[in-house]
Amino acid sequence: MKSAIFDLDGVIVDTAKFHYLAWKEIAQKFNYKLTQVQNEKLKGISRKDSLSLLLKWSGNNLSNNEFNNLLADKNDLYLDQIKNLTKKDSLPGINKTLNYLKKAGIKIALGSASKNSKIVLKKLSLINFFDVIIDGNDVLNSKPNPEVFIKGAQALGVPCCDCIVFEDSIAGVKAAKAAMMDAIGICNLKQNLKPTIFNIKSFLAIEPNNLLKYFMKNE
Ligand code: B16
Ligand code: MG
Repeated sequence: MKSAIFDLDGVIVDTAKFHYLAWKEIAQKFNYKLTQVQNEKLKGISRKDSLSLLLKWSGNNLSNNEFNNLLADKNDLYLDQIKNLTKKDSLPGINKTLNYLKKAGIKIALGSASKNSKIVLKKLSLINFFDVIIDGNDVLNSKPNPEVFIKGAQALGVPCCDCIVFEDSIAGVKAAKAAMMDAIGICNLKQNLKPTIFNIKSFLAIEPNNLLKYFMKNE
């Protein structure tokens, strides 16, 4: 049986909109208007790398101190946005899918760039599904670097090629491929993430028992 590695934002919960709102407010501090199209490029990458991109786009330079202060401000804004998150906020179909995979004996890991992943999973009451949690606190390199997924496989005690990643971002699918893992894209079907298995719009689009065949090893 293969193992499953889930991304968080955009796969388990729609916190992407809260990241966007928080980054928009940070960008306004230096009179820059962050667009939704640009925000797509911030999905799946670390807080630090997101701010560096924002500064590049807006042509701004900051001292280390100012940079770190803005990172802290962004996180405060984000934490405020997610303070009322509850288990009703998990994305449609994800509970049923996690339940099914767990009962089928599939090991489950989280592979997220977020440093807030445990807070979010607790708020959603989903943390107990995960055998392993690897997030932004555990890695030096953010997606598309495969570090987060490689560490996930190591912590699960399985080879990388025996993991299937669920991802909503371009950076995340690239990271899965670089880790030699198969990937299923969760996205608006207009934006093909080019995963190795297929794209689905949401977990409602596939019955969990139809996912099972991908987890069978063909040896
Ligand atoms: P934090 P994922 C990523 O999570 C988000 O997609 C990305 O927008 C965010 O900047 C990053 O986490 C860091 O999050 O500020 O909470 O540490 O998609 O990899 O689960
Ligand atoms: Mg994501």
